[in-house]
Amino acid sequence: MTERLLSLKDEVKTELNKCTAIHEVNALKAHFLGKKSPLQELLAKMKEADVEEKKTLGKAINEFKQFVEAEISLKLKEITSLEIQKRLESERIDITLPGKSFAFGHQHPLTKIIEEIEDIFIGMGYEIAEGPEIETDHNNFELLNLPQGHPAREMHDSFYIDPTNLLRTHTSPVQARVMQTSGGKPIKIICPGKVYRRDNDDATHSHQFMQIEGLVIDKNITLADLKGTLALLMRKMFGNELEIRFRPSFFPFTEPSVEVDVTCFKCGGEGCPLCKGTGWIEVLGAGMVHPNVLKMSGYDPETNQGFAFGLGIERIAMLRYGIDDIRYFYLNDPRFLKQF
Ligand code: FA5
Repeated sequence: MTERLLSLKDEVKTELNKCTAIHEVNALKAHFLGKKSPLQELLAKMKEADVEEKKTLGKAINEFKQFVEAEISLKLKEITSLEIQKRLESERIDITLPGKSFAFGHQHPLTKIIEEIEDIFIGMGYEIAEGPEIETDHNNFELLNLPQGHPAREMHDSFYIDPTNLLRTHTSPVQARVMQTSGGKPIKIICPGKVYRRDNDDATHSHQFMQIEGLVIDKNITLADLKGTLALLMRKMFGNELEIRFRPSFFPFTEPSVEVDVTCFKCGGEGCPLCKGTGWIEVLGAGMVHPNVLKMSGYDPETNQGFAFGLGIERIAMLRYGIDDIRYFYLNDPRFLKQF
């Protein structure tokens, strides 16, 4: 009997050594300790043994059982730890690999220019005002000294929505709106926004473009203040590389009126198709607020003066970045936009 148990122990060890998976170990456990195991034969033999033999046999069988269970639990531990190791190996993360790069969006070049100009004016104590893109004829023209039938209305070929409303042709109606509600108090604002005109699209004209309006109203404001302000803006935007010039002009809402030109970046002032041979690109219109405009909005022109200007953002961006066609800003071509 003892010999049989010893040989069974060897068998258990040999068979367990062959196991590589948990289910194989469990099958082996059933084989050595289950209902049809060699152990059952030994137990059957116990019935025939006398009392003394039964004691020794019982002890040996128990010992065998404990042996099998201990060996099996050791093997299970071994297999489990091997499996964990295998899984860790297969799920290993190589932290030295380079990361995936993400494509980030960024601001449109026109937004960049607007924010840059806003910063310059905020630095000079200006506030930002906004108005609607669908405007009344009254704000867009009448309050700016352009009554019905005024020939200068033709300067702005307009998109009318109905007889009294249109897509604003410039940002100047925002100055009219602010003056109407400011109760005759001093004003220092800039108003950025989109404007619309029935202009034919070409390299320097678009039917939809952006302007920034500026308006200052107070006591003792002179043309020198306007000139100084615009010269400072141009120097901040273009440094000393490009020349600027003030040219007498006409706007019904300012008197006197000027236009500001900057040297054409493409030909350096020599004259080319972009600047239509003039050597200059016009970037803004400006002037001293007309006494009629002041009066219509409740300001006494005897004691109040003001200056106003309206600049074309696309033109500034073209000069700044050396872009020779305004249409690039509106094509949304990533090859163009990626460069900013
Ligand atoms: C005006 O729109 C006036 N409201 C400006 C003004 C404001 C004058 C306050 C006096 C006082 P003008 O039509 O010149 O002016 O346009 C101003 C600027 O807008 C131009 O200098 C130019 O830079 C830009 N601009 C005009 N038309 C177009 C267009 N079709 N496409 C792109 N930019 C344009």
